[in-house]
Amino acid sequence: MRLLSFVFALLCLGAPVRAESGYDLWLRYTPVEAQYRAQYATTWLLAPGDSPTLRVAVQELNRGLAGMLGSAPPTENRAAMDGTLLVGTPASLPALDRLNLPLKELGAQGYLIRNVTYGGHKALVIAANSDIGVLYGVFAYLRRVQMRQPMTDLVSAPKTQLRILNHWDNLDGTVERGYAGQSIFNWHVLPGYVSPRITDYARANASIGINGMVPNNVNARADSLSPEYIEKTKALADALRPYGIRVYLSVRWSAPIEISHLKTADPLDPAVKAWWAAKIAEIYKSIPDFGGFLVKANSEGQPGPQDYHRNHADGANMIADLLRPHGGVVMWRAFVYANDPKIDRANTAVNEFAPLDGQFRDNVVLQIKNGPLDFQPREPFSPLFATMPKTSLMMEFQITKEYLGQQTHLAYLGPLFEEVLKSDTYEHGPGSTVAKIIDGSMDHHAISGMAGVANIGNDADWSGSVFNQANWYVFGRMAWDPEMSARAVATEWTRQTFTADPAFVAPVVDMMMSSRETVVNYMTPLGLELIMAHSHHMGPGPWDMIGPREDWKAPYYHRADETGIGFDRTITGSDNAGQYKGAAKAAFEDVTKTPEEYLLYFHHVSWDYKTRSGRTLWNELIARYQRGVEDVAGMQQVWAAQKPYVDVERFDKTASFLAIQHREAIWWRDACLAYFAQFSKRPFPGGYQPKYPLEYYEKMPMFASPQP
Ligand code: BDP
Repeated sequence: MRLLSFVFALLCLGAPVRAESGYDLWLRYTPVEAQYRAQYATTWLLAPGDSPTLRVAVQELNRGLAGMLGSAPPTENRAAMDGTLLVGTPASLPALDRLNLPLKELGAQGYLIRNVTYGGHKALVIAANSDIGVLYGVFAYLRRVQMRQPMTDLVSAPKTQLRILNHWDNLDGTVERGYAGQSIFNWHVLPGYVSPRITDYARANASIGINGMVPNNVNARADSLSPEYIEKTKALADALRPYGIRVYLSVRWSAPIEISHLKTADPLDPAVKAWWAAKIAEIYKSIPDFGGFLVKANSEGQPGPQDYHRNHADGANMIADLLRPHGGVVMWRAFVYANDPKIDRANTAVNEFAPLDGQFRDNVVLQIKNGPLDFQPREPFSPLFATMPKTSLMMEFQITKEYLGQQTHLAYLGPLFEEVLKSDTYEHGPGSTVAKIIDGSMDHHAISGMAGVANIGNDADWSGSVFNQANWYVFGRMAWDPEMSARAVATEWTRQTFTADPAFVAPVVDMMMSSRETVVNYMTPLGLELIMAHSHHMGPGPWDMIGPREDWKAPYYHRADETGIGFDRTITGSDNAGQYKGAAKAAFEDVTKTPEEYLLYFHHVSWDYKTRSGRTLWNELIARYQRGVEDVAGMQQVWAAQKPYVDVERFDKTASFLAIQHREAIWWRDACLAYFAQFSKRPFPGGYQPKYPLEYYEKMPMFASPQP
């Protein structure tokens, strides 16, 4: 025993010395330093009940406390002492009855942590109305110990119902827009073998409140609905169930044709309906708590009800009616755009969906990307959020950084999520924020929720880099509470992922908080959009004309010519500003009121247009690109100073990635400015020049970047 304590004391003394691959994510449970320990002292644990969820809650508690305090708390009754930890629900732990806890306000999934007197002694309670609430409470407790925070009273309940990861994982193991290796779902060995990694995946998700997942790509294959794959999915669902995570499936609209050779997939055809009814019954037989379907229909070549002259509501309602008796929902994606260059892509979703408001069943929820275009470094919020009061609406964020530097660039997405969620839609006057619409409180929607396109793969560190893990983390925390601050979440994450030492936390959180703006500056400043290289979206491609459709070409978006740059989306242009409401509409319509971050998104302005800094548009564009590059250099400096606090593995990988990011930020700046200069025909101020001629950048092969 003494030897153990000695070893533990040694562990506590050391700076971050242990090797870390990043596999443990934010659940590292490292030994608590001596000065913080007393406040977590636990003399015994009273946590009866043996449901699968309560069992994993106690397991996690033991694992966490063993790691952080040196031993798991004993469970034999030592009631006559201070330091009891009581964990459970009124059903599992009747003793809670006597404590007069405000359990009602917790709802079905919330929890409380409370300091109480039990048997005349000081005790701490983690309680909830349901087993899953207890698990969330245990994770909240462990989070605070990891953060070295005092265990004051706390009440928390999720503001949304569906908190779901969308994996764009293909059945062959590849991941669409995945930058962290292959898929963690090994369909080949399922259902015979479920890797322990799946349990760790479930733990990580439950720790941040995620309660659903879709394991297959929205560009779905019909095979996912075959009997063989339903059995594989069942094995996954069984492993995730104790952690409160329900499984949903992406479905391909034409599955009845592809699997069973039906002649049509028309949603109003009785044979089609019968096919889905049987398929849904088959799924629920294997997976009784199956969540429902995610559908990408009539979008980017995917089949859908419009192929049969039916609308989105016809399609969604048909399967919703069949899912209802089983308790399932339909998440119908609103990511559609017409193949018609005369219609602004940003207008299409409102054009197609707003007329259907009020026609969807109450177990259908529209899943809307945060912006009208496509997960850009910055877009205004989608006007669809303000347009469909009678339809449940959920957010779709992209956690994987398809358009923000993919694996390597450090971009903490908390500020992006927060900016969108705080945006005022003016749906019912000021204060109608996107957060209030998707949490259902504004329009009393039947379903509320948030989906995130996952950045998870089988890389050792799950997300391709340690800082990419923060984006998974912040998604979960903001899905739980869409009004949470990005800075507060960054602070939580940093303290758990690295150290609670303020000398480390303060500069690193500042670096994270400005990192997304930095990416905006060196990629798409002032409201530029979709000027990434064709198809792979890594690196600059403002010249890109590849692709069969006008709205897949970069010049469609930036519209640079000799008169100026930007997309006129006002009443004189595509009238996209007209899809907004109230002060948002007024601001976007009027160039003098439009926030400069969205200037070129809503307006075509001349190269000599005077920006708020007093610079001409051309000079402002250059200044922003420059700033982006300089700020990456600043991040490199901040990180270099953190070496004493971080293990070698994670320090070195981050430093190398920042160096890549710096080199690629220069590439972005120089390639874009070399390209736009041919239209602006203005000189580069202050001696700056892109290093190479435009043709050099245009010919850059995939996965290469210019020599610095
Ligand atoms: C785009 C991606 C594409 C997805 C599509 C979608 O480039 O891979 O299939 O969105 O959301 O961002 O369906």
